[in-house]
Amino acid sequence: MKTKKLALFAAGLAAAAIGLRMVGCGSARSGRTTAAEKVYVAPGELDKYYAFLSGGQSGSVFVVGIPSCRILREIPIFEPRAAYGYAVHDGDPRRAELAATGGLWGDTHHPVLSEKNGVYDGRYLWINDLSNGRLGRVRLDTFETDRILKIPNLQGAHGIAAVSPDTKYIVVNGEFEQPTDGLVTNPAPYTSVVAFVDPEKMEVKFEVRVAGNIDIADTSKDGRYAFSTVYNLEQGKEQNSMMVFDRDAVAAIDIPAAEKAVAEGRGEIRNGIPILDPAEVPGIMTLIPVPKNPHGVNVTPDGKYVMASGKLSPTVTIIDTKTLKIVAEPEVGLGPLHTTFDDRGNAFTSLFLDSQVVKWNVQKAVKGAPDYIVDRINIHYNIGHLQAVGGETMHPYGDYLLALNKLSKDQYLPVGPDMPEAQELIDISGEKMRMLASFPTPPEPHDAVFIEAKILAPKVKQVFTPGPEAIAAGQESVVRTGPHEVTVKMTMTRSAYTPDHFEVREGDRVTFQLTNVETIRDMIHGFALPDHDLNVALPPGYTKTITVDAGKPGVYWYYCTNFCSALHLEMRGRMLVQPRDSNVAIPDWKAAQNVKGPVQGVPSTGAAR
Ligand code: K7E
Ligand code: CUA
Ligand code: CA
Repeated sequence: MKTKKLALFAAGLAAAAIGLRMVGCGSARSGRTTAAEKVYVAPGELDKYYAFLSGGQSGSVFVVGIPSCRILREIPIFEPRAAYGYAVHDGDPRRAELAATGGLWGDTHHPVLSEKNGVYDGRYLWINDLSNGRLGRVRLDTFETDRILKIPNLQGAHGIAAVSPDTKYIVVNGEFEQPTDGLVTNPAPYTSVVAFVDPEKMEVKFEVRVAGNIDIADTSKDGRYAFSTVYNLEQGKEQNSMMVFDRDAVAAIDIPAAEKAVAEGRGEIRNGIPILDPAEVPGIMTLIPVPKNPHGVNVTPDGKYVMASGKLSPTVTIIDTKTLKIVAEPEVGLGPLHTTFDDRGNAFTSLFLDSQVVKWNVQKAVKGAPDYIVDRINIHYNIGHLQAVGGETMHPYGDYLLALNKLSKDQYLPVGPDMPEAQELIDISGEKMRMLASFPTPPEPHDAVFIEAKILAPKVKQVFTPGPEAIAAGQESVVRTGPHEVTVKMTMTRSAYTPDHFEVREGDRVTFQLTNVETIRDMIHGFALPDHDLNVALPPGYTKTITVDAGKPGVYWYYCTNFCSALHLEMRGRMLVQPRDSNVAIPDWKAAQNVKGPVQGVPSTGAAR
C-alpha cells in the first residue's frame, strides 16, 4: 500500500517535472536570451562568479563557476584527500590538527567569506564542522585549508557568520545543548553557547550562554548584533518536547555589551574561555519571540531588518534591527527555511515543503500591503538553502539565485538508490524568476556563498611560495640520521625525481622531504610509493614531509600520479630495500654517494596538456 502510494507520488512528480520542462522549452525564446544562452560560457571564457558550496558530509567545499555551473575544484577541509595531497599522512600539520580535534571527517554546512568595509576582500573562507564542533579556515589565495579550530564548551557547531563590516569575529553556534556543568547527572535544563572567534588568530575570545539551543546565525551590518535562531526554547531533550511552544526565539547578542562584560571579568572561565550567562549579565542578549522552531536568520542588505524563517510556521518574521521589535510576519508558504535578497528590495525564501522559491517585496510586507508576493517558482525538489549572488552583502548583484535542493529523484540519470545532490540556477534579473539550469554534486551542499571573479581571481597565486622546509634543486640528499632512520630530501620537476634511486635497509624508518620545484602554475607532481600506503600530490612550490617504514626487502618504484609531460610515465625512481642481514655493500649513507646531481639528458618537454 505504502509502496503503491509512493510510486504514484513519484509518478506524479515525474509528470510534473516533464510538464515543467515542456513549459520551459516553450517559453525559452520569450525572454531576451534563452536559458541556455544565460548559462553558456564558451570554452576558454571564464565565469562571472565563484560559488563556494559547502560539501556537507563530504567535509569539504565545492568551488563552482557561475553561471556555467561547472565544478572547478573541491577543497578538502575536515577529510583527508589523497588526490589533493591533503592531510593524508602522518606529519601533515592539518592531519595532526584533525586527529587532535575530533577526527578525519566532518559535516560542513555554512561557508562565510572575510569582509573589509562591508565588502568581500577575498582573503579567507570559514566553514563549520557540525559533527565535531570545529571551525575550518581556507586561504583564498591558494584555496587551501590553513587552520582547524576545535571550539571548547560547544557541541554541534552549526550556524556561523562573519561579524560585519570588518570580520571582527566569526560567530559559531552550538546546536546541541549540553548540561551546563558538563555532568550527565545534572537534572537541570541543558544550554548551548555562541562562540566568538578571532578570525586571524583562530582562537575563541568569549562565549555567550543560551538557555535553549541555537541554530542559524547572521550579524547586523554595523557590528552591533549577532542574531541566532533558537528552535528549542523549550529546552526539550526529545523531539516532541522541542515543538511545544508556539513561539521560540531569535537571540540578539549585543556584541559591544558582551565585550564590555568580558573586559570586566564577568565571564565564568571554562577551558580557558570566558562564558557570559545573560541570566547573570543582563543586557547582553535579547530574546525576540518568533514562530515556530525557526530556522534561517538573514539580515537585509540595507541592514534594517533581520528575517527569521518560520520552518513549522508558514511565515517569515521581520524584525527591526535597531529596536529589535517585530514589524511584520508575512505568510509565504509551507516550510520556510532560508531567505536571501536582490538589489531591488525583494526577499526570496526557500519553502522546503512546497518545493518552491517565493519572491516577495519587503517594504510591501512591512506596510501590510496584500500584494507583497511577487512570484513563485517550483524547485526539484525540497529546497534547503538558497542564495542570491551577493545576497549576504550590502550590495547584492540581483542576477542569479542558487537553489540547493535536498532531493534530486528523477532529475538525473539513475545511479543507484543514492542519487546526486541537485542545485538549480535561477535568473532573478526580471520580475518573474526563470529556471536556467541544474547541476549535480557529490553529497551534500547546504549553503553557498559567492564572490565576483574580478575580485578574487587576481588574488589567486600561481605557485606556492616555497617555505623554509623546501628543498632547492641541487640540495637533494639521502642521509642516515640514525641506526634505523634515513632522510631522503628529494625534488621533483618535469619529469624526474632527484634522487631517482636510493637504498635503505629493512627495518628503517624512511622520511621523505619532497619539494615540487616547478615555478609555473598547474605543474603538479604526485609521489606514490607502491605497497607503502603513500600517495601525495604536490603543487608547484609545495613541500611535504612524510615518514614510512621501509617495508619488505625489494625494489619499489615511486612514480608520478599527475600527468605532467610526455615523459610523465617515465617519471619514476627506485627505493631499494636491502634485507636486514644483507652482505651486499651499502654505500656510505652520510656521504650520500648514491645521489646524482641534476638529471642529465632529459629534455624539458613542457606541459603535455
Ligand atoms: Cu538549513 Cu545546516 Cu543551513 Cu542545511 S542548515 S538546509
Ligand atoms: Cu610529474 Cu607526472
Ligand atoms: Ca520549539
